[in-house]
Amino acid sequence: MSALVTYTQEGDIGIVTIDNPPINASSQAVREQLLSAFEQLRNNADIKAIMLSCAGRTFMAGADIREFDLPEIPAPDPNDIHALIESMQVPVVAVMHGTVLGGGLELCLSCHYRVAQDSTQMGLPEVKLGVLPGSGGTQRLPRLVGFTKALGMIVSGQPISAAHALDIGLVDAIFNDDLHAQALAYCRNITDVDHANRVIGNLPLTLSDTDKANLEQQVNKLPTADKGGNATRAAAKCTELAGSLSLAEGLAYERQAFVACRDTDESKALRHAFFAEREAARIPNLPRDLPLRNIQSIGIVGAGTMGTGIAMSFANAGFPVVLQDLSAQTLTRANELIAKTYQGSVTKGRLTPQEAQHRTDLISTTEDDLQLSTCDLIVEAVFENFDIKKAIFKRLGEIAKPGAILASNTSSLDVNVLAECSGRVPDVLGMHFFSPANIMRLLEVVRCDHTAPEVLATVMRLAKRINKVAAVSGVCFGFIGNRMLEGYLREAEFLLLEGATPSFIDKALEDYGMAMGPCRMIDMAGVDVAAKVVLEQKKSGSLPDDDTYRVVVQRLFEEGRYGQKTSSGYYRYEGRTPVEDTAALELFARLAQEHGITQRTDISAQEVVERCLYPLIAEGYKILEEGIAYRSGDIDTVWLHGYGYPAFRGGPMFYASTIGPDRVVASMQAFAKHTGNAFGYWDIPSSLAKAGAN
Ligand code: T1G
Repeated sequence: MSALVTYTQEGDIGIVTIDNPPINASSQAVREQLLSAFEQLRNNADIKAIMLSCAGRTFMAGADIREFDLPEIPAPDPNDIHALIESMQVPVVAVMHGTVLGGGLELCLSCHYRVAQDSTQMGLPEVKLGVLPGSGGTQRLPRLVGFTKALGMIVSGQPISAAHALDIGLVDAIFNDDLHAQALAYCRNITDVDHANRVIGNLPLTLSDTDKANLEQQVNKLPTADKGGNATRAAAKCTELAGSLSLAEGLAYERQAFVACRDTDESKALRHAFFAEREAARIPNLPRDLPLRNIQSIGIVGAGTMGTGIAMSFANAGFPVVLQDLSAQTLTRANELIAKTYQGSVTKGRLTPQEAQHRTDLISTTEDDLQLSTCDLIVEAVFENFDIKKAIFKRLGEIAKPGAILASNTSSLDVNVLAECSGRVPDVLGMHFFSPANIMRLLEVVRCDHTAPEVLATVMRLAKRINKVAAVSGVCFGFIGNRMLEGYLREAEFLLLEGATPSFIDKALEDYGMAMGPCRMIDMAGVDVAAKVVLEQKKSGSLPDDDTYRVVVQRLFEEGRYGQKTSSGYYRYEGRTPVEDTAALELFARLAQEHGITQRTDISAQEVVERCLYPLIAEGYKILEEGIAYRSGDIDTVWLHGYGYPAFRGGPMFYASTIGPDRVVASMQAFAKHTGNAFGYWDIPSSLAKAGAN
């Protein structure tokens, strides 16, 4: 077995080092070797203190999540290792760097001292995986930093900085360079200090009335257990019990609560989402060491909201950006938006004024497209007019430097055609950002039929550098997300014609877990924007031959009800608050009458959820059949990061696997029978039918 834990000695300081790339996960092998190392050191009279460090880019960043699928936590139990460390005759000093998370931080809490690199982030993110700190975090952290601070960290799952950790007593010292040497010196300073009172497990903890009030306030804000709040509520309970149980009792309760959480659908969904996001970054059948293109400078064509947001995405990651537009007025507005956005970040304390200025300075604006000719990557982000985009790609083919990657931000148009226009087919692909582009993390990377492999791989690697979650899509209308959205919106509108109200539809889907129901979502994004997509489809002849298809959004558009921006759309608006609007309901009723649709009052929330989600899932199966997406996890990643799909459900494809494809099939068959399925809306893809039959 390779040495995952090594021991060295410098003078009378013993140094235990974990080396388990890439993140020093606490695998069974690591735990075995760690336990053995400390057992051997237990009676070593030559040492007066022990440093516990990790090699590589981070101290242990947690348990190996893959072990959660095993029936038992493979021995040795981390709690046994922690008990051994606490009992050591000499003080043990945890030397922290990188992102010290979950089981990694729990390991540090069993040490007598903790010192950290000043750039270290540390936390207990377990609830983000649908579990809770399972090896002492809920019992030791509150004993060390106090109940309320510990509860906040555990329930939020958010990491804190080393400086904040020093403030609250979570670490004893932070160092700004040469961590090893300074930690060694720190060890030498504490060798003669009695460390009995440094055993966190022995520290008393009693909840004050304030703590209890904070606990109640925190818990009352949590989602219910069936709506993604299971792990956070269980974690809060464990933390509360630290104030009344002994350490041993508390650890036992915590462990059974951890196991119970680990086996829930919520946790399985969140763990699926975690790995699916990372797998989405991998392109099948490409060597991991494929030489990539060197991307140092970025050009953006089009300084509208999207182009400006994309420019800030790159500037945020330190890239110089040339933002080009033919209109000086548009560029002026772009500069105003950039200034306003970064000023907002400074006001909220997210950026220092210097950082904001640096990012602003990275973006230069110009009307002259020749300024783009030195850029390594050029992203076209003008509005969705195919002819204009074709002309731009022809021009980029003429002016861009050799080897530059040319990308379109189009949300649905055929990027293969744009590639042909450029005359540089291998260098072209799609980069579909989501609005606001400097905030939304999803990036659909659209591989054309002949995009060069290293171009695709370069952009996938670049996506991570600009903090985007990328998934690869083939070329089709709407790529992955918007293509699946079609059936979802179609059924939402049919339900309006059949008598459901916007608030009923939105509530049903928001109760399911969607961040925002379809009617509110379109009102926010713009009824005009949505209607134009439908009208473009109608013009291209790609709509079903059904005159009720998306007739609602078209009529709202015709009547100037563009949504929030005009204070009326599916709702009317009091400020930003949507209010059911009789005028809209009457419009829906008129449309129903015009199209001979009988309205009914027996529409249930379950019907709304199934009629909107199952066509979306079915389209996902088709997308996989056609090879538009590599994996079902990629589809889930798109929906989790671009459309407000609830993470505790894992994504639409994972959700289908949880409830059973047979249930989806049966429901679609029932809707097909009920509606007659004249336009094939309820056709079941063969892969879904097959999955449902298994
Ligand atoms: N287990 C297994 N694999 C992991 C892992 C983990 N905990 N964390 C990361 N990986 C893999 C990941 O899949 C990827 O694999 C590679 O490492 C690099 O990750 C007992 C129960 C640490 C901030 O939740 O937040 O401890 O794609 O791409 O962007 O109470 O990884 O290369 O094949 O994300 O630099 C608690 C989860 C676990 C931390 C680094 N810990 N990880 O980000 O790299 S539960 C966590 C992260 C626990 C205890 C409980 C991030 C990172 P591949 P990456 P990164």
